[in-house]
Amino acid sequence: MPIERFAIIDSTLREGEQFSNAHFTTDEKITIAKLLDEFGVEYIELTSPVASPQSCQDLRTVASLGLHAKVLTHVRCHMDDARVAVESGVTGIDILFGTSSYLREFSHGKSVDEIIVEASRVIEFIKDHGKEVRFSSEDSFRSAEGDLLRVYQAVDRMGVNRIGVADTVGIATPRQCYALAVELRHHISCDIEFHGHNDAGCAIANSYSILEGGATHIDTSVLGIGERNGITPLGGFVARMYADDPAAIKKKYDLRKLKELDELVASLVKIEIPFDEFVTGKFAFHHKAGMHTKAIYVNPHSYEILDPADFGLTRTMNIAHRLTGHNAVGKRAEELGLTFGKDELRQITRNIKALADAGPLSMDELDSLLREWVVA
Ligand code: HCA
Ligand code: CU
Repeated sequence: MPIERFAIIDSTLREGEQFSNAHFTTDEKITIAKLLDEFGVEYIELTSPVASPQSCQDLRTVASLGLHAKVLTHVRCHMDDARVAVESGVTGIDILFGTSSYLREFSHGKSVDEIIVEASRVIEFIKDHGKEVRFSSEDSFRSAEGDLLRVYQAVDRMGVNRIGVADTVGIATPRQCYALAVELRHHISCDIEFHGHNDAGCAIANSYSILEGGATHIDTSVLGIGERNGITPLGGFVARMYADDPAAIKKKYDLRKLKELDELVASLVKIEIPFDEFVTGKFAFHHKAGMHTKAIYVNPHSYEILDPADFGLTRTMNIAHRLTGHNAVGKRAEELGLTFGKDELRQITRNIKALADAGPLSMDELDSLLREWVVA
């Protein structure tokens, strides 16, 4: 059953700033935020205003752009941070506290009861200032489930808009995510956000599974940039949701903006878009083997679950290699205005394959071969 209700919290300007090469200027942050807004993400999360003086100013600037998306900032669950955050012009504040035994032992050293007391002060303060508030427990999947539930239930009763499940170290599996969401849905009534790191390659699958279990909000970043190898990539997550229900996703987001977003962020953080990037990778809509190209010519759905046109992109075909087939070669001939009989086409294809055994041909070489065949 398709997942009907979910919202994207894009964190390119918060988690993404934690990516190794990221350092966005004010203008760059504005450009990214506006493009994300045009794409249609529901929320844009920015770095804490207490991170640095410029971060504070940039937050105010982006919050005052009048975007359609709600602007959030992300702070520690601490009154010092909350006081600055409520004055920054944002719609909502995402607060974070570590509940895992690692963080409780090696980081802040607080007990679960102390966490709840601290959270209640901060949550009440933020709510009194009329802001949305989300409480997230860092490293949720390495927290004792009893502790986690106790904290979430407490903050739910305090009236948070969302609780956040954070797979800080990328250890969770789709099944665990699904099960946790189902369990949480039994005990709490507010929305559930998921923030998933991609260390073990499960970020998109985890995001999807947790929605299936009843979560409502997913954190993404453009190209997935973030700490280490990052989090759920916006494009990949959207591709997953599109695969469920293309019409709904096309209505919700301007998918044609994805390429521009990926290219913009890639250039700002000085990386190439990876070859296997969802949707915008160079070969995401490239077809090669004879069986594939044959079917694609007849009906693209046979090997494409994403229609490139919906993303403003076009498919490419490579037929000038030894895995090619006579159907694809025939189609290319047709495009060139050449007609061959069936047997002739098979003969030409055999020739191409034999020639291409030495290495792939260029498209120009293939075209000349077809033209020369006519003349010969
Ligand atoms: C971090 C924090 C965080 C926070 C996620 C959240 C994480 O940088 O360690 O607020 O839900 O991955 O836990 O990004
Ligand atoms: Cu993170």
